[in-house]
Parts: sequence; structure tokens; C-alpha cells
Amino acid sequence: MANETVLRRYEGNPIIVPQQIRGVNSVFNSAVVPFKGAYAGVFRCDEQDRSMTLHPGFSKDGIHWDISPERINLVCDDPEIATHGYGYDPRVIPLDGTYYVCWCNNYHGPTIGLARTDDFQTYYQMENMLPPYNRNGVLFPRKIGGKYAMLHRPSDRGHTPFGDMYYAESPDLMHWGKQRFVFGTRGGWQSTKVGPGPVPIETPEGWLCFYHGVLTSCNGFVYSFGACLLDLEQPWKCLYRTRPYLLAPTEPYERSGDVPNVTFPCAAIVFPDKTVWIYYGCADTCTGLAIGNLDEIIAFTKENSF
Ligand code: BMA
Repeated sequence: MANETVLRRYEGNPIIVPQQIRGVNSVFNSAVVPFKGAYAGVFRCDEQDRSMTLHPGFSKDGIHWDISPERINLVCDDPEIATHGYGYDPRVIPLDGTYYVCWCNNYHGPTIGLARTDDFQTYYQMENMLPPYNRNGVLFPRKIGGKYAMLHRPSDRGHTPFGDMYYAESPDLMHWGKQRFVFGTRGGWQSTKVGPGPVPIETPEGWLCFYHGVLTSCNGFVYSFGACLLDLEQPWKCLYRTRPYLLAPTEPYERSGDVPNVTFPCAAIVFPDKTVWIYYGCADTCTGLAIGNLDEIIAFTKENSF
């Protein structure tokens, strides 16, 4: 099976555009989950002053969204971490009967922020998960070996011409250690940097993770995404990883925008019939939806691994 048949783009793409949210420049790289028989999410909205902020949103069908023009309400009683400088590239993780949000937070540079919410209205900010500099972090949706676990990608203060994926564990979501290398760059679409995307999906074949990969062309970075399967109990061990991408910027709304040639996944939903929806940012401007089947994605990942 070829990658263009494993994932198809939703015919109404892009599903979310900035024109539908008052005062917003762009809406992309956003995280959604099923919530109370419908859907809720945290959306990266860059404002018209080009600050990067997180906004809450709700939807009945996961496609038509009502996104607040106001940024999320972060509650934090520790002024040392309640900096709220900027927020981008969120992930929402259902875990322990609540929802955690990880995002790229400003704490003397980009790092991974963490908050908890039960209603997607009020968000309780917790300790940052890592020191600067890091732009991509996502929690696993359950403890592994009795510990919370995450994937992350250390970076620099700028546009980061490198990037490998790491694993870390914590007993309490505050103290992180057991830093393990998961994998680094390889050829082609993933030759400049690789990093975690949506919340890992537990399958009998391993943790299915969609991850972003970047290549450097004479015209700048190109962001595509592929899939990997990580060992269920030792997720720093990669079992399979796609040599070809699953999806790359080929459509006008993916090729053209504030940052051209970006397809960047931050959320995936698996339905009971094994349909998979992947939400991805398009050219740092709008949001697209890609649709596949869990068994076919796993088979493709195994058959097209390095
Ligand atoms: C990364 C992040 C992403 C963005 C990408 C392409 O460093 O800022 O949010 O989609 O660059 O611009």
C-alpha cells in the first residue's frame, strides 16, 4: 500500500481557518480529544500582534469548531512559573481521569509546560516538565512500569537545525529522569530533525506514534510526518519506523502560508471501528484533517520500516 492511500485528506480541508476566530492571525498545530460525547481541544492561535497563544474550543462532530477568541485561563499560585509568556503546539492527554495539556511554554526560553483541566475552561498550571530548550513534549496516556512517561525533543533558542527524540519518566509529573534516546534523524524527509507528535496510541504491536520529520531544502525547512511503533514496556526501543513519510506538504494550503511547506500533527483520535483522524497544522496558518485505518497504518509502518 502506498502512503497516499494509507492516509487521505478530509475533502473539506482545511477544517479550521483563522477567519472563523475574531482577531486571530492563524490557527494550527492544535490538540483535540473526545469529550463528554462531543469534542474539546486546545488550539494554537497566533494573534494579530503575532504572539503565540492557546485557546479553548469545542465541537459536536470534531470537524466544525467553535474556538474562543480569548486565550485559555491558566491558574497558577506560584508566580515563579506563572509566566504565561507564550504558548504553542499543545497536546492534550487523557490520563488519570483528567486531561493534561503539554505545550511549548516560555520559561527563560522555550520549554515544555504542563497544566491540568477537567472542563477545558480552567487550566491549573503545574511545574514545567523540562528545562529550556525544548519545543515538543507529549505524555503517554498511561503510566509505564508505574511511572509517568513522555517523549520530547531538545532544541535551541532559535529555529533549531537539529532534533532527536528522547524518552523520560517521572514518579509524580514533576521530577523527570531516565532520559533515553529513542531515535534521531535519517535520510530524506526526516534528515534535519525528528520529534514527537500526537499522544502515543497503545496497540498490541506497540505504541503507535505519529512523529514529525524535517528536511532542509534550498528554500528552508519542509515538515512532513511519519509513524513509528515503540516497545510497549520500554518505549525508548523503536520497533519500526517509516522510511517514507505518511503525509507531506503537497496541497496549496500546506505549501503556502505564514511558514510554507509545513504539515505538523499534534492530535490523533482512534474510533471504535479503527478509523484514525489526525489533526495537523498546515503551513503555520490553518488546520487540516487526515483520515486512515489503524490496521492499515500499522501494516504500512511495519512494511516500510528502515
Ligand atoms: C516549529 C514550531 C512549529 C512550526 C514549525 C514550522 O519550530 O514552531 O510550531 O509549525 O516550526 O514553522
